[in-house]
Amino acid sequence: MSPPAATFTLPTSVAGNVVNVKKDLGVKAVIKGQAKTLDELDGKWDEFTFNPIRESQVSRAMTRRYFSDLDYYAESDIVIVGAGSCGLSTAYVLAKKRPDLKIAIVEAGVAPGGGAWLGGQLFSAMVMRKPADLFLDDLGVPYEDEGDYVVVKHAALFTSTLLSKVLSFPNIKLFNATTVEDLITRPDPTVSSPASIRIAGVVTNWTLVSMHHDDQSCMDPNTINASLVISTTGHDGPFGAFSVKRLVSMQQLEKLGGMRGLDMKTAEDAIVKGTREIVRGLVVGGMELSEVDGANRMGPTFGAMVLSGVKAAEVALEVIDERMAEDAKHQ
Ligand code: 48N
Repeated sequence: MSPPAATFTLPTSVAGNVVNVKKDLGVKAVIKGQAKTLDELDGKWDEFTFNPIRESQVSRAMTRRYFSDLDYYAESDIVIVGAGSCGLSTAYVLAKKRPDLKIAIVEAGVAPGGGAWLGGQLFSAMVMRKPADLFLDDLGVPYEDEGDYVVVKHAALFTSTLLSKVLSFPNIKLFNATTVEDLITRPDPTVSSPASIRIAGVVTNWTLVSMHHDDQSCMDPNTINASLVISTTGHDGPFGAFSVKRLVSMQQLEKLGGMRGLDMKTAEDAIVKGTREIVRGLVVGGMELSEVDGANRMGPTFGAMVLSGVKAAEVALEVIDERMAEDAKHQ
């Protein structure tokens, strides 16, 4: 039996209004008789109808694009692990400054944004100490100026604005609901010791799969090669501080410093100043860094997250061309 043809006769009530045939879909699309602006829809709900669709068209619209992206970003210039406030800030600065770079963001959660959808203790307002207001100005997020710090009326206003700007860049692809569950390594070409490695990409799997390796065997991962990985996986959550914990288990770091108690005054400067390339090919920023350096936590102020992102982008731009050259030489 041949599969159903992807064309069908339109219901007689609308067939007469066919004014435009979308040949590429093989389906007659009804356009006439529908409003051209939202206001024109008012009061016309009786004759209203959506244009026709077939389920396979929706399936193909999604799968064609997703698998084309997977193919294209299988070789990325930079992978950012974690789409929290630091990772997204890094992506925003990088994509603006280097539209030529191919940037993949891998985020374990279905919803990107990490801990930046709310302020502290699920309250709405988000506090950022100056000069982080400069980032908000660049982004176009309004805030109340309180002198030494500013307050965004709802953290979601900051995160949704940043997310929408990041997702609109043509050289960025967000793979959410996807976990980095290992790192791709190569021998470090600048060190004679075979024990020293360079990071050359990430190993990924669907997050729901990553969470069931203990009760399902042999669910092998996928990979993304990259000349530079920027890890901003935060300090908590099921996958928090992933990359630095993996560096310890690969004997590239002796041990983690472990995040210290809350001290707003010292924590934020330490995170921004400490943002750096921890091992060749891996830059770490945001609260993941507190786990490496034993830095204090700052609690519900987010200025260090955005400025650590700005600094992580600057560090990445300083080394990316050299790392790409290394990559080309040591495939
Ligand atoms: O928001 P987070 O957790 O991390 P940062 O560093 O962007 O921002 C931290 C900030 O929200 C605070 O913790 C504030 C300032 N509080 C400080 C304090 O004292 O408590 O975002 C990390 C993102 C999350 O969305 C995770 O889902 C994701 O990283 N993630 C991963 N994504 C992919 N693969 C992984 N292995 C992974 N691990 C975490």
